[in-house]
Amino acid sequence: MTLDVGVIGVGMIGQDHIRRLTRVLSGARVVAVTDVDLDRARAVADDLPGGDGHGARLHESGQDLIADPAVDAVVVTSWGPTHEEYVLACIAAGKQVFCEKPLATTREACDRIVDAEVAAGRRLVTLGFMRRYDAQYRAMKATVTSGEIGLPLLMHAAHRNPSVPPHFTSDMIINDSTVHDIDVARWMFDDEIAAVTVLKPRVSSKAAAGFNDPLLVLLEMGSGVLVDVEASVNAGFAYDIRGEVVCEDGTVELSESAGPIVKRAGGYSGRVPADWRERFVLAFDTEFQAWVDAVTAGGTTGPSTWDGYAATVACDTGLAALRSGQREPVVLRERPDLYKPDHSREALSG
Ligand code: NAD
Ligand code: ISE
Repeated sequence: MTLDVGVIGVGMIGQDHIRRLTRVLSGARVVAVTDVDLDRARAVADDLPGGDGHGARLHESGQDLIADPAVDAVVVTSWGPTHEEYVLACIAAGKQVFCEKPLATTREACDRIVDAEVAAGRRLVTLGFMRRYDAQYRAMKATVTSGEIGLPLLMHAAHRNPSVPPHFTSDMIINDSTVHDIDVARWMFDDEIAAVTVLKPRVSSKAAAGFNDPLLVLLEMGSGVLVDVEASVNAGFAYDIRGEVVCEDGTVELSESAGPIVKRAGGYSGRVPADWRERFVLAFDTEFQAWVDAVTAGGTTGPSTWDGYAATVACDTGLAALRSGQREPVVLRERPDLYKPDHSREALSG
């Protein structure tokens, strides 16, 4: 069986996911697309084989695409502030939806999505936190979880972007970039974040006016584990993602991620990825194949609406901490049964 997918938002990552669904993965095809930029969507639709081999269907709005009976499941890759509307419409239509981060840009919007999915009584939403599918992060988590190097005490992380597009704002260093490290921290330690503090080092001379770049974001986990994240968006040289968990009896860290190390003439060199597409290409592939397989089998998989909600609340708290200069506690609503681990197996079934 082939899963017929509709894609809302065909910008950079939308087109990258269409490429992998069409040319890399098995069991899915893109049969419909839309974008607020209809010319862009038309060009993408015309370039696709679609369901009948004559291009994908072009819809004038995301709502039309979701209502299309030819669309089995939906991928939302439009701008963050538009995610709430489309995710809610997918839940109302009873269709599985893969939503790129963020789930929504405010706590209140995430609350509405939690409420809608809980009322639907089953999981319909998967969040695009692809680092959970990265081989190195998975190996790191397996080591931490096994207990072989003792209890975790703290984690050091760095998230260095070479540059960012003109629409990027200073706050997005936290809610667009650091949101991935926030999700990694929750997933790595199977724990919620209890408080956030944000420190502002000397501002990079390469930062745009008004930008606090770089930032040092300190996450306190419920267990007391501390996670420090250096986040910067003008590193210039490359896309550099780092992580090290310090445990009582040892440490585990991400290694260099792309290609071999070459040693010659008294030195050594290797490649640092150019951007997130290069660094996480296999993680994205694995993430999407898992989603396609699970949805085809009648369920879903991967990070949930709760993970999206908790990440957005932690980001909001991080922004409050940036402005106050204080340690700010993270206040989460009670986790609904739908998202409790012992409930998750039955909740996945459609
Ligand atoms: P982009 O600007 O390249 O593309 C966004 C597209 O959405 C554009 O084509 C735009 O016209 C379209 N759009 C905007 N409003 C719309 C609406 N109301 N309806 C339909 N289409 C609309 O941005 P991008 O880099 O592709 O990012 C898209 C999303 O993916 C963002 O939420 C971003 O945070 C996320 N993202 C995730 C990762 C990751 O590593 N997981 C990487 C990049 C982007
Ligand atoms: C981008 O939207 C992503 O999600 C990338 O993974 C991240 O590294 C980058 O900072 C974001 O802007």
